[in-house]
Amino acid sequence: MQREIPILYNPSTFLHRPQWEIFNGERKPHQDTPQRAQVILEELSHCGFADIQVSRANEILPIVSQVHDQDYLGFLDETSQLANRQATRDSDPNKAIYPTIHPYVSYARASNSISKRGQHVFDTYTPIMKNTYEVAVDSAGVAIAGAMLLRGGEPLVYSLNRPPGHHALKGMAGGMCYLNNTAIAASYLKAQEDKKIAILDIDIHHGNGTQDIYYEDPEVLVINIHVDPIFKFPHFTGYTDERGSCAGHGMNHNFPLPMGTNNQLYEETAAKALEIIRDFQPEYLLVSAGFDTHENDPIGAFKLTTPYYEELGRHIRGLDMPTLVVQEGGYATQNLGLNVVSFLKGLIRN
Ligand code: Q9C
Ligand code: ZN
Repeated sequence: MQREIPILYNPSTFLHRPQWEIFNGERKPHQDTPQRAQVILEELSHCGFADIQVSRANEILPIVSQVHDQDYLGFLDETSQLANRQATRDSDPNKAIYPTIHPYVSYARASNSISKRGQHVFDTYTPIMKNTYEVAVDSAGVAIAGAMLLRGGEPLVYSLNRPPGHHALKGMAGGMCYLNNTAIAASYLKAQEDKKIAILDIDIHHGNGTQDIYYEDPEVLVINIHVDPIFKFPHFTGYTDERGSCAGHGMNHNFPLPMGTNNQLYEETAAKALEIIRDFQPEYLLVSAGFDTHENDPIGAFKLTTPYYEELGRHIRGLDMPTLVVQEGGYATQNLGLNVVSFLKGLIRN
């Protein structure tokens, strides 16, 4: 069966090869492997998704700059260049830069490269390497290209993003994310037409970056379904009383769920989330789609099954809104490809 929805990616994703995360002083293999993009592409093409395109968005940086601070973008660029020089000097292509000290007073100033790392990177899971800036911009470009297709009338587009984006703040990398692809795509759509947008984040981790970027925005509804942050990353946010502030009050909704959440509890929660989106009547729906909710995910906590993603996709399809699916997490590489396929099958009009 031919499935004609546009699938967008950028081959520079394969240059992004973080080796290690640091947890509690220990070095562990990094989870965001190039194989993740590989298995998704392979399974999509194996399952008849024929319209696989390399994204060709240009003029990406002005759109990225609507979301991210200029000094943060400069930091990412300069630090990637520094990593490149150190990689050459040490003949170590995997040279990676991590923070070591974080700001500790409100009047903190970051005046050298060591303090800037702490100012602009909030954890030790998000190393900056020689290609980081370039591949992060390319990944944002994939989501922008997807938003452009949506604007051109496509009802459904899949954006294969790696690195992912939903943990990235305006001025900080974290959670393996550098630029907030979903927030950037939303910003593009908003700037073009000043239309209402809904973001549904179904990654198992709270999308702290997306929440914060749109926290005061009355035109962007942000809904997150995730594992209760008392148990898991990103720990500090994702609680139910975070409802947005100022004009955006009431436009942010968090649905934290217990460890071990199964299809049924997830489905009941998704139904509540979809009801809020339906009431809002946005012009566009952006789904931050993480598949680390799968039962086999090595860093997950839920028990969702591969066939369930099709059901979830079908329910989202029932909203009948132009939808951009932006890839976030999902680390069970044996299952990831079929999980994406299953979700997209549910979303396709038929
Ligand atoms: N040992 C995304 O799914 N790792 N980011 C925690 C603790 C950080 C997840 C592991 C999880 C970040 C996009
Ligand atoms: Zn995640």
